[in-house]
Amino acid sequence: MTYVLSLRRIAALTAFAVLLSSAGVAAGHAHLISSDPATGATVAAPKAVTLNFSEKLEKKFSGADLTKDGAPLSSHSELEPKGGKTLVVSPGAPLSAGAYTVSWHAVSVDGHRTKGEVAFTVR
Ligand SMILES: [Cu+2]
Repeated sequence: MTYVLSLRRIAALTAFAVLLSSAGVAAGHAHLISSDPATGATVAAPKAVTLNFSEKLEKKFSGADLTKDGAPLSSHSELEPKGGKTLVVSPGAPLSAGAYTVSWHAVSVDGHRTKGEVAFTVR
């Protein structure tokens, strides 16, 4: 009896795990796939920072802030209309040498929120 119950419990847990993982796939959170500059990169001053996501983003709720050595800089972030998966962060002024961080937040079209940072250095 105990044996049967534990088998049923295992079956139920397995079914639950499958349900969770398939829901995860279907939900499709917007993860950062790549960026330009890439995190950790040392580059010549870029005109903009491009963030490429795994899913389409909600324009209203997705954006990014730029800081240099921890101090906020004026910048403008815009979702590329084509595809809707790329966020372009344009600094308000040309970037001088230093350490920069882009703090991004994204809401995918399924309504789930993700956030992260890309840090790079301008030589
Ligand atoms: Cu999701």
